[in-house]
Amino acid sequence: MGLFFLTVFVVCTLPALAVSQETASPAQAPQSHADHQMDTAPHADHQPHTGSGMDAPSHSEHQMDTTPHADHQPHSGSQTDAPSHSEHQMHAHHAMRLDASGMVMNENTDELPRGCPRIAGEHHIRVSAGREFARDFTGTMFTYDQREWTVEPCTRLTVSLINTDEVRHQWMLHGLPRYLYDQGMFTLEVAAKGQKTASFIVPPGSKTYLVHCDVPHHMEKGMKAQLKVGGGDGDLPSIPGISGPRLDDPYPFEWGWTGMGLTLIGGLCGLALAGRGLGLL
Ligand SMILES: [Cu+2]
Repeated sequence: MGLFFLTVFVVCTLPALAVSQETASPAQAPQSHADHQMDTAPHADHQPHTGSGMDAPSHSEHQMDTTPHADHQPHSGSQTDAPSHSEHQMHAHHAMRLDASGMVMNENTDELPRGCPRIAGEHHIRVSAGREFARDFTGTMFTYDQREWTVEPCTRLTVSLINTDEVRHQWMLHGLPRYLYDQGMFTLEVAAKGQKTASFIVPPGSKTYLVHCDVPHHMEKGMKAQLKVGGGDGDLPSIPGISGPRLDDPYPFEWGWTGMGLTLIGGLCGLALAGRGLGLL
């Protein structure tokens, strides 16, 4: 009986197992085959792809990208360095040399200001900028070691700015003719301890030119000077050691009841102490 049922079970289940194996194995076989092909194909594709130059050009493009970057930095630097670029647009009045150590703006060694028949002479000033020079002037924090210079009109003036601090300082002169000097300025800037030198040609006439450091608060804290061309036309205000402020700051004391009362009490205390000291009390 048991054998009968076992036979029936086997007879009934074998075809189903065969079918499921058939349905399973063809599916698995092609799949694994397909996978294998797929795996192979991508490998085959991938290798020629990476090797053939599809990536190689991109690599080389990447390298090409890097190279222009390397080129670009000096290029952009050279744009700011190169007066020629600015000269085309600004007629040589906007030359700027800029690097990590500082900046020179509007250097002009050979173009004569209007009214100057020739360069009248050469003058070289060496000016130091830093905190140490402010010690002699109450209320200042920065200044130059000299704060006034005098030159003849049409002089080619060479300025060497020596920064003795670790903070940025400038020697910025205002009031030059704008047809020759962009924004009417000539500027030297030294980013930290170090030195920069550049030249410009002063205009004709008698005029006092403002020189200062344009870093915020440095002029207000004492880094202010003047260049007198042709004797100048007076002193500028608030130049340490040279001129006082344009407006005095007298800080007037206003008496009030509190002030008068405290003064009276202080006076009486003083009298009492004096009397006791003299043996009168
Ligand atoms: Cu400064």
